[in-house]
Amino acid sequence: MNIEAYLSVAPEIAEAVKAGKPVVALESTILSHGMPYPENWEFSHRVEEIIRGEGAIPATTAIIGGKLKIGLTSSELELMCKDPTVGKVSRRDVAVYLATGKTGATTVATTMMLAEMAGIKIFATGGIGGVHRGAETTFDISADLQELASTGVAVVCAGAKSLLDIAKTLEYLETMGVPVLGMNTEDFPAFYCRRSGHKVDASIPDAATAARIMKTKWDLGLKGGFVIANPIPEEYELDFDEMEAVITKALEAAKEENIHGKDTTPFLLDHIKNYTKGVSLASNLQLAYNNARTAAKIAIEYSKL
Ligand code: PSU
Ligand code: MN
Repeated sequence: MNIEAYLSVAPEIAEAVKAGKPVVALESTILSHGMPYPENWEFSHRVEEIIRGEGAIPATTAIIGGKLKIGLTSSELELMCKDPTVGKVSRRDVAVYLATGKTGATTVATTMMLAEMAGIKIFATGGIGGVHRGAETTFDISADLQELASTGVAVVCAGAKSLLDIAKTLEYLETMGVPVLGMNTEDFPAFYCRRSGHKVDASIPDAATAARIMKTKWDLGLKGGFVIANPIPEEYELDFDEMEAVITKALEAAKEENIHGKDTTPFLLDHIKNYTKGVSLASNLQLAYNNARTAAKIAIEYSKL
């Protein structure tokens, strides 16, 4: 193995990791394929400010110029937000993008990989990928789930969008031994909505408890990560039935246009955004900020253990 040849960690982050200070990883697919410009650009800066405001250090990840980047400069953030040729990189794409020098945005799966390589234990995002509706015929299961099973990083998210089959996603996580913790909730959140109707494994009251559970799992040498499900703040929650109608319409459009594989999730997200005229984007931004805040708090508690 020769990870060092590819890894490019910003000095501030490398020092923080070495000193055991709190660091929170962030993905770039949410920027390149999850939000429009310039809202994504504003978000990329604001989310880092929020993490700093809590007392932790942000580490946005990407693949640029043959390097696994941990911590992006302002112009690198702009590249991820603006350049339409930036690809979506999951586990299987990493070596291709590195060896050919292509610019790639990291998904939940690849952000977990890069975070682990850099020694970062906590990662904040919007929603995780999962088992798609109709997976029994399409086999479409996000590589994010397999990564959660094998890579030791806790992912703070607002659950999963109900464009996925949430029941099957939770079953998969159970099979793979991935703890699903609910932040002050018994109910697994459905991204725009605080409740999906499906239960989490354990409801936890605060960041300190999350940190203790993480330390315990990894002290035991158990491999894999965590889903830490953090419901969207009430004031930004959208109506479940209205979102269900929008999602159904997006799924029909994907079927009609014969969308498959890695294009499916970005296609659905884009259609949901267009159908809801930006209301969903405002909620998306707020839930991601909320997750960044919670992740920073957990990183701080974890650094004290
Ligand atoms: N779900 C969202 N927003 C996102 C994604 C998922 O609500 O931006 C992105 C994340 O980067 C996630 C990826 O890791 O899509 C999952 O894609 P796929 O289903 O192709 O594995
Ligand atoms: Mn897929």
